[in-house]
Amino acid sequence: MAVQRTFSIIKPDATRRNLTGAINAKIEAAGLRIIAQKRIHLTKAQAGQFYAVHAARPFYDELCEFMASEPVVVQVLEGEDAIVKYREVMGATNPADAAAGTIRAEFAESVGENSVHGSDAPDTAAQEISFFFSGLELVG
Ligand code: RTP
Ligand code: MG
Repeated sequence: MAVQRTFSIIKPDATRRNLTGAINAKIEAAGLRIIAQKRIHLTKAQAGQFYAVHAARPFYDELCEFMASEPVVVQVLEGEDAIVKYREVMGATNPADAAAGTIRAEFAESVGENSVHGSDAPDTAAQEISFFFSGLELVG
């Protein structure tokens, strides 16, 4: 598997509790390099655009409210098999199901407020990276 890039968000429940550094330590310990990172405060409309794929789901409105409630840290991660590797580091969506040692097992508060987002496939990774970052901001 070649070097790959994935997109990550440290969500409001985690930024609020000063967990950015602890989450970044887990990312780096897994061999993923943070090649771009910035702290932003999404509007609800921007959160809605980012999560448009979930527009028909019952939790969509609550999810968009949450993502716009406080600042987030958006990141691009690079490494071998980065997409799958980061999803392993994150753990299952519901922290109750997340494996020990994963970000969500250690830090997530609930299935909705689950500390991190990671892209799920190469096409969504590319789309999500370009939604938040210009090529000049990616410093590999
Ligand atoms: P993400 O996209 O944030 O990396 O998370 P994921 O792939 O593990 O989960 P996904 O099914 O894509 O859901 C996106 C986000 O929506 C919120 N969610 N809430 N209340 C609920 O039942 C529920 N289910 C999902 C979570 O914040 C989840 O990460
Ligand atoms: Mg997802």
